Amino acid sequence: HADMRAVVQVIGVASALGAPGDGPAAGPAALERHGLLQRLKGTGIGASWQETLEPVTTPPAGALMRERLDAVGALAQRVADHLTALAPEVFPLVIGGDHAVGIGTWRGVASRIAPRGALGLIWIDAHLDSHTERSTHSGNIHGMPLAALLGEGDAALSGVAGPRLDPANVVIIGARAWEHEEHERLTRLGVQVFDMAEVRERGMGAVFCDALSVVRERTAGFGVSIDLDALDAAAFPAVTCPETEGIAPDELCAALLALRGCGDFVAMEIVEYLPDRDPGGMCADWVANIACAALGPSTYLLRAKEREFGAHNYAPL
Ligand code: B3U
Ligand code: MN
Ligand code: MN
Repeated sequence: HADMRAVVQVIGVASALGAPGDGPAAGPAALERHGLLQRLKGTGIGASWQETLEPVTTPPAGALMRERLDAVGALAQRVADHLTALAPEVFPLVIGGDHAVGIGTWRGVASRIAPRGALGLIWIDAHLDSHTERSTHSGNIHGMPLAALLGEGDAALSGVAGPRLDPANVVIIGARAWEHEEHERLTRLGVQVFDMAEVRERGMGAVFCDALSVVRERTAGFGVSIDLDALDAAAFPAVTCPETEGIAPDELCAALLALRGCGDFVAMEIVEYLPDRDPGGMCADWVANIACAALGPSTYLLRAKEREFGAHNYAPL
C-alpha cells in the first residue's frame, strides 16, 4: 500500500448542482490556492492535481427538479468515467463541490475494483443523504447521493454506470440531523448508522474502528467520503448546512490516521467546503490536515524515509 499512496491524484469537481447556493463550486480552486497539494506532498507521498471537472450545463436557480436531476446525473457520469479511466496504481482524492458529486465518485471507484470484488464505504456526515426526489423536504440533491448509490430513486442518479453499493458494506458516522423518510430507508436497507450520540458516548476512535471492520469484511476495497458538515459547526463553519454538536476536527484527524495502515483503502472524497465562509483560511487548513492524516505515508514508509533522510527532513503531518 505504500506504493499505492505514492500516486495520489487529486480530482476537483467544481459543482454546486446539488446545493441550495453556488458557493461549493468554488471549493476546489480555493483549496488548491490554499496549498492542499503542497501539504500532501509535504507528508512525503507523491501527489498531483491534474484535473478539475465542471458541470457542462448549470440549470438556472429555481429550475425544475427534472432538469436538476438530469444535470447532476450527467456530471456524475462524467466523474465516474474519469475515475474508471485512471491507471490502476492511482489513488483518487476527489475534492467537491457539494456531496452530489459522490454519486460519480463511488460508482467510478466501484467500477474500478469490480473485477476484484465489492466496494465498502464509510460516509462521514451530519446528515444521512438518503432521500429520493420523492421524499426530499428541501428539494436539494445533495441530500440524495447515498440513496442513489444504493440504487434508490430517479434513474438519472441511481442509474449512473457502475455497481450499486451493497447496504451491508456501507456505514454512516456522525449523523445528527435527518428526516424520517431517509432514516426509514436506511433501516429498511440495513445500513449501519453510528450517529453522533454514539460517537460522543464511545469516542470517534472506537466507532471508526468498528466502521472499518464492517466495510472491510466482505469487500475488495473501501473508500471514505467526508462531508465537512460532519465536523462541529463552531470549529468548522465553512459548509452549506452547518450543524452544531459535531465531530471535533482533531478527533477526526486522529481517527483517520488508522487509514495509513490499510492496504485496501482505495479512494477518498472531501466535499461541501464553502470558501465564502472561510475568509481566514482556517477551515482550508483543516481540510489539508484531514487529507494528510488519511493519506500520509504508512509507518513502514516513514521508517524507510527516516533511514534515508533522517527523521526531520520531511513533515509526517
Ligand atoms: N436532509 C436535508 C439536509 C441536508 C442533507 N445534506 C445536506 N443537508 N448537506 C436535505 O436537504 O435533504
Ligand atoms: Mn451533510
Ligand atoms: Mn452529505
